Amino acid sequence: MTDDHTTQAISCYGSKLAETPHMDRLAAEGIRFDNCYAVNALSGPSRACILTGKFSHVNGFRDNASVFDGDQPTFPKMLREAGYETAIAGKWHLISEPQGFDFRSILSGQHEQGDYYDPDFLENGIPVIEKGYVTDIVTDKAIRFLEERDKEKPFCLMVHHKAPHRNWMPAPRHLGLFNETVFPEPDNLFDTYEGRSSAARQQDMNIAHTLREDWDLKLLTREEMLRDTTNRLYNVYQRMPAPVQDKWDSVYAIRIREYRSGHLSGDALVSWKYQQYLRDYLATAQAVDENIGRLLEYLEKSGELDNTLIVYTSDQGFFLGEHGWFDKRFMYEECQRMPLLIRYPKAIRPGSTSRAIAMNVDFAPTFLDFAGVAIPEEIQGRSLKHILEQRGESPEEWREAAYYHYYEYPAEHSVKRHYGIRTATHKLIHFYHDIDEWEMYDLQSDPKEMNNLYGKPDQAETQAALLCLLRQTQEIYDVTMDELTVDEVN
Ligand code: SGN
Ligand code: CA
Repeated sequence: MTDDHTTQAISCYGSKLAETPHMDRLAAEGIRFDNCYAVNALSGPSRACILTGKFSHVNGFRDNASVFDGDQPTFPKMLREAGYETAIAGKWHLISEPQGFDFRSILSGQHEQGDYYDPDFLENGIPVIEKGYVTDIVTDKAIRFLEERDKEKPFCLMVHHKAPHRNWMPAPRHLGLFNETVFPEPDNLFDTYEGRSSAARQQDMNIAHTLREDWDLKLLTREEMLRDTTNRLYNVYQRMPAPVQDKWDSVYAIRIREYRSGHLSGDALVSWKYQQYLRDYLATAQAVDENIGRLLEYLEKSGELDNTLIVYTSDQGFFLGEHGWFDKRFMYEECQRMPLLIRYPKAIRPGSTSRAIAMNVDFAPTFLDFAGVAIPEEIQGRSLKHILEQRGESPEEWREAAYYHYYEYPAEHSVKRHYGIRTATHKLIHFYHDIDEWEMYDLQSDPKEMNNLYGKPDQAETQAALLCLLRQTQEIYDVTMDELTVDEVN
């Protein structure tokens, strides 16, 4: 799993921006899900949903300020009880101690997000600082676990990369990788949010104003970065070895020069920032793809490749300039959708694709199902095993909609609280906390979600049907109406 890696940046999902050969291999030799959704598109919440198979209001981890109740049942605990050796390497982000793992080496520092260079880990509870680049190190740890594991037992290993999370610091070998590349702009980079709710207008996650010159765009010289020891950039920069700092300086010098030339303003400046953002984001993601290659190679060499259910996903998607944004949180396609690629030739026909509506709460029951462990009644997600075995076809009585609920407001990026459903063809969203506004989209005619149909007289029938399905869905998942009011969440 990665942090913030989005389908627009994965070539088997049709990306126009990047080549990801090792992820593509998983799809070509396995299955690609086109409609897998995060039920709360934020790191901690998504991870808690994945571990428990339950929605945020049931597992209790609603936003990144929550603390995970580690005493509750999780799929690694259940697999361990069934005889699996369990491990996690990389990002955890749930604040409380991980439970249910025989081996755990998790990123610490920077509020549990970890660092890109020479990152701190808590390894089985003991602090260690590793030398090198985080994506390589997380993979080293994963491979070490595979080498040293008890070969008599089946295993479950969670490899959780920090990359490509903000502030997008590429591996030394990838610094400047895309300096010459000009990426195509999304059509709605200059979206004016006409007809949309005030939530879309009032966010603070736009390329034009929110990206920070220092932290995100790397527009400080070495001298400027080192001037203030309390600056976050000082901290991350001084973690790099001297030769990497030299490379960093020479790569970003070009950018700083351009920026300070005084030629950039207005829309041209936004376009320029978009290019710099994508260069760093995609260069950071490059190391993930390479390291997936390393892990697959190890499994192949050790004879376990075809014997292992291999899953690639990200905690949520991300905006790469669509609507003028970076970050996630909104129930719009770019970030609600998660990449989901699964390889397991014993059950999956190579090159399968699925349009079945899946959610991250389905992962836990799927893993338990494949391991032959009974799926507890309380789990809210459903096993995808049958879909994998049927070349992506969902069973007849499959769900009609994915449910969504985002809570982290007021907070960084100012995305208002909202909930809603996404069906095969439509989306209905209610922003409910300090405002009471709705959005509705026809995803077939308007996949980029630009045309809010809510309240349009000719849409009354569709709207009523969606509203009815929304309330039914909430009933199925035990959402109480006070869950949706200001008082309860405060
Ligand atoms: C950090 C980032 C945010 C990001 C959150 C949550 N700011 O706070 O941009 O939305 O993480 O991300 S930064 O200044 O620290 O880069 S999450 O993926 O962990 O949920
Ligand atoms: Ca994330």
